[in-house]
Amino acid sequence: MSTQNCLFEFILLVFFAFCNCSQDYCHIDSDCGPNYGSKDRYLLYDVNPPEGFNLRRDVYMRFAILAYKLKQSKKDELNNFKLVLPPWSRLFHWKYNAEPEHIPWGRFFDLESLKRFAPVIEMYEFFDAINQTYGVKIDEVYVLQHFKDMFETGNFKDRMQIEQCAQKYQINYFFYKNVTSNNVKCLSYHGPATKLSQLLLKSSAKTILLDHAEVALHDMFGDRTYWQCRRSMRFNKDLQKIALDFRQKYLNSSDEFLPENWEDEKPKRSTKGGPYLGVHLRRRDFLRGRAHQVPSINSITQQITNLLEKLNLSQVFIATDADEDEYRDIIKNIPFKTQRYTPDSETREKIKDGGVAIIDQIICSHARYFIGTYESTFSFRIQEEREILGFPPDTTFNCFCKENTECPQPTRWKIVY
Ligand SMILES: Nc1nc2c(ncn2[C@@H]2O[C@H](COP(=O)(O)OP(=O)(O)O)[C@@H](O)[C@H]2O)c(=O)[nH]1
Ligand SMILES: [Mg+2]
Repeated sequence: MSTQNCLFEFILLVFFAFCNCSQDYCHIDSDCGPNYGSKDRYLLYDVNPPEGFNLRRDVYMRFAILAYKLKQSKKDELNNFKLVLPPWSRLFHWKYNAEPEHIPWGRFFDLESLKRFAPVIEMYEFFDAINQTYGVKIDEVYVLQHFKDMFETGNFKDRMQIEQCAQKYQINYFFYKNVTSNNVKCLSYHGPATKLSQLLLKSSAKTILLDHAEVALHDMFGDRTYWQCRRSMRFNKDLQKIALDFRQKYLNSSDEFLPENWEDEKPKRSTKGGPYLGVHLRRRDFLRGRAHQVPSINSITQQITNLLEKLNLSQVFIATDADEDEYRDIIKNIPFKTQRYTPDSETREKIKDGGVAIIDQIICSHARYFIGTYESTFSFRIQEEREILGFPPDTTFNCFCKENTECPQPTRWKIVY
């Protein structure tokens, strides 16, 4: 190498060493995050605020499957998306303080397992990865809305179109004060979440937020990819441990009844479950919104007692959002052992209402027989869990009946792959 070339390289080196962050080069001490210059793009999504925990889990699946399919079909550098998980804050059914909690997904789910299925990251990982000294300005925001004429004209074709906003939407930006955007559009939408890839791959924005993401539907409900994704949603290991300890201590139940490798296999339908009846009893807002479907306390007591006798079981685990007084009314006339999971205050503080709900779901998932509440997504998630665990469907797809009604039973969404 000539002296001239050496000198030139030296000058370049010194230049880059002292140059602060420009659009393309980041000095290590500058404001740029470690991934600023990378080709990664970020897809954020949020859900209509009143929606509960268990519908939100379903919306996650629609977008995790989109991220999974994008990754599989990777053709160009625009297709390099990471799906950012919206932290849990101010859920309608959960107690919360003035400050939003921003609970990361890892507190409820096994993040490693989620990441094995699709390129997902926590919000804090997103903040770490991008320049955030002056807050985050999201490049493009689309508020999804239904087509106005869909029900009038009966046009249910898959389509999307930027249109006027049907109403004034307030975007929460996940309750972060320093996240915003000056590029917000309304997107009338009908179709599966995977169709959004057309929009994403046409844009070259680094950060895109889809609000009211629940408007986008499942790609194929119940197909192989659906169940792969659903299986990957394993619960946080600490919560699994609390549920197992409870089952062992109070319900004489352990994992010995379960088939090996249940995570990845088509169920063999031979799982027996622990020697108890699992009940999910939805009350609170269901009492108001679905009064014509919700059975009386006396009827519930009677149905539980009849089932225990029929199944020859002597104990019942009850997961419910009922308050303590109502719970006591329910159990006082059941002539068998009853159990409810109630954490001490320290544990509750740590695992929050979401953790308690998950522990209730895990315990119901391992019962010999399960009966839930009609059209509750909380019960649906338990049914899916039992499908994955390999229970015979007769022991899973059952719900309480309102007295003197026809009593429809839940649809059997079985794993067939
Ligand atoms: N711990 C616990 N919480 C429950 C139970 N049933 C309902 N909840 C709470 O109420 C919420 C119900 O909302 P959601 O998840 O939307 O289910 P859905 O409204 O029943 O379809 C849950 O997220 C829980 O916070 C239960 O059996 N145990
Ligand atoms: Mg709900």
